[in-house]
Amino acid sequence: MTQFSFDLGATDGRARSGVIHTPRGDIRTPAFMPVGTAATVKAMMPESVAATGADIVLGNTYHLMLRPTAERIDRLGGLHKFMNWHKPILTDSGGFQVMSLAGLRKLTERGVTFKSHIDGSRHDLTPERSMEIQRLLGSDIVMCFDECPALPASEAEVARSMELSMRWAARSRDAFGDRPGHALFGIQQGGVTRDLRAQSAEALTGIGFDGYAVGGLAVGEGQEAMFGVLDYAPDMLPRDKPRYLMGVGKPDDIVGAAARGIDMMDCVLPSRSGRTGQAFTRHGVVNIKNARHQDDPRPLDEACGCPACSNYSRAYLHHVFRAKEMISGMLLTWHNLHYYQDLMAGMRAAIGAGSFDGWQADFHADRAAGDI
Ligand code: PRF
Ligand code: ZN
Repeated sequence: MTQFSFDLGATDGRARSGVIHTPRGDIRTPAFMPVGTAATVKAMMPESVAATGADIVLGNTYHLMLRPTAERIDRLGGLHKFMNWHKPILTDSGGFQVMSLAGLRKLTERGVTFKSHIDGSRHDLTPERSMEIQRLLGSDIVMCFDECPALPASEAEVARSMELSMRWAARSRDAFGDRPGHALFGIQQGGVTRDLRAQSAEALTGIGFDGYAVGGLAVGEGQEAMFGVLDYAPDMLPRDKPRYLMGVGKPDDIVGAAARGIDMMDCVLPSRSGRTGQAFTRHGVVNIKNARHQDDPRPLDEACGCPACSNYSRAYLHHVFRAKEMISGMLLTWHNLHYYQDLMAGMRAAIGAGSFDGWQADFHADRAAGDI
């Protein structure tokens, strides 16, 4: 059986391209992971998600433990079979979602207790329970249980939180055990403080993980501050392991993160925006609900090969959005995910060819050209 491994292929400046090998297939990096929170990438069939070029999707411990429960998914043969996605799945560990979604929360050294945002029922999440849930789901890449403070926060608060997350990382490692073919990723915290980021990286590398995430960013600090941290944080993590920036981001965030040595990213933006009428294109964001599209026979983006752009006009996409037809969310989500995957493929090719600087200049010039 193929075990979990990472081949760093080419580097260009700080940017890297490579391949993560898993028993469920390869993940080409830099990789974008569409979010499939509730065992579905909303509005997309799994084969369509694969057709956009995605090698891996993300699932959520928090949502799935509440509904339909990890035990039920296990009894039904695991998450891959349940959702009919047979390529790799990465699952987030739950703490971040508890903090952003659950009602009434209580944080202790042991873990977190909270009320479900669905029915108000009480639940418990600890590093040990999070590892158990992610095992029952059959996740290929399991994330450590951590706490992510919202920014701005005091340095003392960020330090306290980071230290707790590092103790939870050690407990996650112990509870995960040895599971050939499955990977456990540590999550660096420490806010925007370089010294705390360094302490966190040292704690994690001391424990030892199959990959390392940069957590605690894109939580209100803004792009400039995020890039400031990404100018040093990835280099604190092992060069020979994948580096994953959690919950990022807009197309220019993704490009800037890859340029700074990030290998994996995920974000709800392409799928969520697809359902609210926003389309990402080379020239920027198109708001399909805008009346100026109602007589426009052109596709969203002439250069895009997705089904929405190959077969439909802006006028049609505008009409079905206004009429609240389900195909609106389907077509725009497909287009957005295709756009993101094209972006990743473009970066991988440019990094491989040693022309990433020029590629980035073109990316920014296209967006400045306007006319959308
Ligand atoms: N930790 C976890 N999940 C996350 C984050 C984090 O810090 C973020 C921060 N952007 C998104 N998702 N476990
Ligand atoms: Zn398209």
